[in-house]
Amino acid sequence: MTLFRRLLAPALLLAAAAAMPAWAQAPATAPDGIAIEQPWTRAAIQGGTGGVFLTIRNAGTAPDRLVSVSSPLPRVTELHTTLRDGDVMRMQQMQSIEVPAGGSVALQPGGLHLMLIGLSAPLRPGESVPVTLTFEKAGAITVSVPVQAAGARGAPHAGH
Ligand SMILES: [Cu+2]
Repeated sequence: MTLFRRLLAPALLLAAAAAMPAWAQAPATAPDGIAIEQPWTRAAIQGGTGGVFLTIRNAGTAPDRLVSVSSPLPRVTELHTTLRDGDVMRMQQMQSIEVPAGGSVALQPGGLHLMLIGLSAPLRPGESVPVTLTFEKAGAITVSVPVQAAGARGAPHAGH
């Protein structure tokens, strides 16, 4: 019985490790990979839209790519960039956002941002909203995005 248990225990550990989803192992590689810094968004009404701003840092030696974003609150979440079209600033959807090796990409008002469209509840200052960013190599990273007052840190975000 003792011998059996000695053999069985490592086997069970191996089985447990194999059954763990990929995301459960993500922290092991995170120091070399992608980090999300200083996420924030602004107050918005129910049914409205909100821009999410943050910095993506890639400590790895290979480029990575933000390929999708999701959140339980909005109906749709998109990657956007902002383009100047004459005197008008226009937002355009992006399929992905490249993050260079050893570099970072800033998502900020007037530039790249994540767009929460069709909010099922208002974004209230002091609260936060979970947003999951999925990268080609680093996989899914969920951050808690604090809500700041409307008009915080920069020009108001243009609506759709
Ligand atoms: Cu937008």
